[in-house]
Amino acid sequence: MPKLHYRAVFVSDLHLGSNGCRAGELASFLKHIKCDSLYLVGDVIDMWRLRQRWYWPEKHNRVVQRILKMARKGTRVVLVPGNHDEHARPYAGLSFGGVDIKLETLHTTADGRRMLITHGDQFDLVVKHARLLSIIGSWAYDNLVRINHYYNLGRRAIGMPYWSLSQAVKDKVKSACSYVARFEEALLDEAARGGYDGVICGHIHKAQILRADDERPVDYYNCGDWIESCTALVEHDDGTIRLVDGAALVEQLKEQRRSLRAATRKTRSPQDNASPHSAPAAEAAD
Ligand SMILES: [Mn+2]
Repeated sequence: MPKLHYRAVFVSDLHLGSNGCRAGELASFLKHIKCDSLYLVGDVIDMWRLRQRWYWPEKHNRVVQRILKMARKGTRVVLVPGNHDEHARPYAGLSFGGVDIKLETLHTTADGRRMLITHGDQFDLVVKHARLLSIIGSWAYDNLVRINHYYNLGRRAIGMPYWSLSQAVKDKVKSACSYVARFEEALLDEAARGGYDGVICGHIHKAQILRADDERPVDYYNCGDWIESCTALVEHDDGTIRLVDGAALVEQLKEQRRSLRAATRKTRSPQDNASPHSAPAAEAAD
């Protein structure tokens, strides 16, 4: 099976060990690609979650095995820990199973751009100064809908009107927008200060490419996440970095293979035309 080749692939916020992780899609994506360098840009294994409750299904293993296999077959694999896998930070400078651990690192693109690779949580003041608040925050996010249900049952019981979750979320989104903007700004400043041409990060689960312009000193790339968006940044041989929807890409490749197989069957069909079952069987394949 031919694989898509990239010069470099960047993924972040996989959150393996949490039930939100789209590990099946991720394992498929990694199976369909080949790259010279693979950067894991933080929050790869969600130790915060695993310490609360052990959750490690087989498909999460498949992702880890796939990454180690890529390392064995010659891909340079670099892990830049994030806040959810901060336990790996003391091991920076070491290498495990072919995976190099670095607090942050430099990647030079084929067109000569010097990119700072960092998870980005050190620029998130909420995470830095109130870690507890941030843990409560992610717990609340997961349970918000459930809480809202019981909250409103209680309100109804005492005759109070329904409290709208969607309105609260809309209000939250407004502040979230400025939060995202401030995060991007902090990373752009840091990269510019360090003399880099751009930054590649994760952390805020918002895939984004913002090229340098009159107002923006350097390029900003955010890998997104593998909980909702299933995105990856891929660098082509000419140095262009694109954002890909990993899950959609895998579907597309499978579809291509299916139609290729169907076409092969069709060219063979004149000989085994005799069988009345051959045509519907081809339709139903896969
Ligand atoms: Mn993070």
